[in-house]
Amino acid sequence: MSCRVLLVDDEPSVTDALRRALRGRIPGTVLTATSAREALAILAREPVDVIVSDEQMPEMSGSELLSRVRTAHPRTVRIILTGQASFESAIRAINDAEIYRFLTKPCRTDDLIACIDSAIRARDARESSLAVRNAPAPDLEVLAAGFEEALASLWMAFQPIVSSSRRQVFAYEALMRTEHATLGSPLDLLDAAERLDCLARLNELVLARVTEASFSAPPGALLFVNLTPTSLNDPLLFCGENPLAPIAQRVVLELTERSSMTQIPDAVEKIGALRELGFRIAVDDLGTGYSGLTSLVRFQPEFIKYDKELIGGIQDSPARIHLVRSLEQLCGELGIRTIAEGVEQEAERDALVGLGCDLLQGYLFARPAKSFAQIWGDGAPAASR
Ligand code: G
Ligand code: MN
Repeated sequence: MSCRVLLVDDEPSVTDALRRALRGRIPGTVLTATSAREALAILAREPVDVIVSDEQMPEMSGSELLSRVRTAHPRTVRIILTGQASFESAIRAINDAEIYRFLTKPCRTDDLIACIDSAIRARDARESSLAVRNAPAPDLEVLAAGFEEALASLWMAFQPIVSSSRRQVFAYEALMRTEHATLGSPLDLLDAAERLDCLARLNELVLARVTEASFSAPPGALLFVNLTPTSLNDPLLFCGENPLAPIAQRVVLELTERSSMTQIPDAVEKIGALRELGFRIAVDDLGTGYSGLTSLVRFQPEFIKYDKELIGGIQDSPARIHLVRSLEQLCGELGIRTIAEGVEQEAERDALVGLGCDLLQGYLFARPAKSFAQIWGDGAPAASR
């Protein structure tokens, strides 16, 4: 670290003593000024990393000087070193000058050096985090290259959905995964696909991978496959070329309203067309605010999935227990089967089973994995019966 420090005090003996004390102890240059005016002249001339100013000076106080420095030279870290300061000047130093530290005289040289050092580090850390946050979005060419790499490493994970009463796997949810550094999360990959206008390619790959994997899935288990609503605009879904079409009878398409269904004016008709091909429909993420109750009426799904947020710690939440009990009753009357996602604890499982929710999914049973997890290892999956 090489730095430029400016010491300001109307007593030349103070600045001289400090300069001698700092000499050789901090890497860089120590400058001095005996008035605010002189300090501002130096700052106008050359960059300064840290300014350490006395408070009580004729002409202009230290806190006023540092307020001006803050406005004109915001990168210069500001420290007050004062024998005494009024409450008023302390307030001004903090609020207007946004000083880094208030040091009192006499100050040990070691303390002053440590303070200068940490001030510069704090500034650099803040600036680098701002730089990351304000970095321009990667341009489309870079994004496209990353997208291709991510597609090349795409694989499907499968997580079981179990029937608690039968102690058997009922189905598996297929979840896309990639090893890519920046497009590793499915939401980022979908976002990139939409920005690059490549959603159809991503869909085709996912559907093909699920179909391939289905041949090694336990025979009776259903396969749940996530679809973003905008995928409903992809003609591939509705034709015989849809890789999933040959196994449509065992596929449940999960729809979430995470990206808005309002972009699909004819969603109801499209879902009807998918049913004609043999697919069943699940409304995903119910209880998050993304998937509302109207989707139950509009899409008349065969399944709904309670979102993790609704399930986590449900046993301790009377309101959520009440909500799930009501939804169980409503779905029972509408002939919709319910699935609870994100079951991590036995207490959550027990509460859900007590409320009548039989189909469960979550880390308690198995994490998503490359292979089809067998939970109880006891023969045919429940869905085949
Ligand atoms: O929105 P959707 O239902 O598709 O979300 C499924 C995601 O939830 C997957 O990424 C999966 O890894 C994750 N998941 C599955 N089971 C659990 C769980 O028990 N706890 C948590 N926190 N996440 C889970
Ligand atoms: Mn899902």
